[in-house]
Amino acid sequence: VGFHSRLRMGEYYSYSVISTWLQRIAENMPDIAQLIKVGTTVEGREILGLKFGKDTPDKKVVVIDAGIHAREWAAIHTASYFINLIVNSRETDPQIQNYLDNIVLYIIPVLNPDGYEYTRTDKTNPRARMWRKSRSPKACAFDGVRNSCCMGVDLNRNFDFRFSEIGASRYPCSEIYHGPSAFSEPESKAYAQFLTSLKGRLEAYITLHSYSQLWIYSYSHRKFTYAPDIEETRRVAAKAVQELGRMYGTKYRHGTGPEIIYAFSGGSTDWAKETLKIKYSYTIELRPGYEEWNGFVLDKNQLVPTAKETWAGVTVVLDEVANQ
Ligand code: ING
Ligand code: ZN
Repeated sequence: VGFHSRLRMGEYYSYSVISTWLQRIAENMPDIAQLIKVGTTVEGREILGLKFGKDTPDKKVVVIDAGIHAREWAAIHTASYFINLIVNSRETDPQIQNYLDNIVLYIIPVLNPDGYEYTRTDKTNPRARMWRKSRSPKACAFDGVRNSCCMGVDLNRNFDFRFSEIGASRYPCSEIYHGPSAFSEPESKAYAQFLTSLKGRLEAYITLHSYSQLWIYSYSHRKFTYAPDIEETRRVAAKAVQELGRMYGTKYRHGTGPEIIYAFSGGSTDWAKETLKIKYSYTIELRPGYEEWNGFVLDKNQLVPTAKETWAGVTVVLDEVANQ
């Protein structure tokens, strides 16, 4: 087991270290993990992930991602922790063996590596740490005063679900700029194609964000507008936040976007729910709680507990899929 095939948890790593780590896992454990390439970013990085479990056409698929928003480092750590847990506990943990035997699980820990790498330049550019969007080239728009030009698109506003309707901006300098058109960005476009390729077998899709301690389901563009299977969706979400809280007492709320945080459109989970007809489609906002002022910078000593409790919640969804 060579350099970079193990990562010590509770730390933040560069995208190149994470990429090498994923490659090593796939090389060393071809029986349980395969490297997948979702696509290429604006700056030319490969969006990598791992596929766990032997693929047979009858198996249900679950996809977990993180890091669509650059500054949400705790989410990237949590997805990495999941990978680490599967790799290291595959021979000792019967629950993980059950997943490897009965489902196909994809984990993509950094959907927006360009943005993530940019946030890591905060030593020389302190403002960079709070970057949220991708790093697509500058676009310009007249904002009422002047023609303003800025880089980046909010990839979680660029999906083709009620594009640009609400909770998104048409101004490139906004943090929630939705881009010129739905799927205008290579990252969101490639990811949508990847998810579409799993259509019919994709039973659960979970995207990790931070922060506010929320378990969010569809739809998020308008209050009291629910997706099919809302009762089942809600039941599993309630059980997940209960299991999550059992570990350290962390309090989560669950609901649709407008019920518990704000309305927005163009996000990945609503698009996936609507277009791919998946049963479970959840956005999870990790620690800390929404009352925290700058929760994107999570203390390193909270990283492992955050990941552990999130796994406890996520296993509720995985168990539903694996044991049905
Ligand atoms: N929040 C999400 C966002 O894209 C979200 C998640 C999901 C908001 C559903 C509203 C409804 O804005 C963060 N923190 O990125
Ligand atoms: Zn986010």
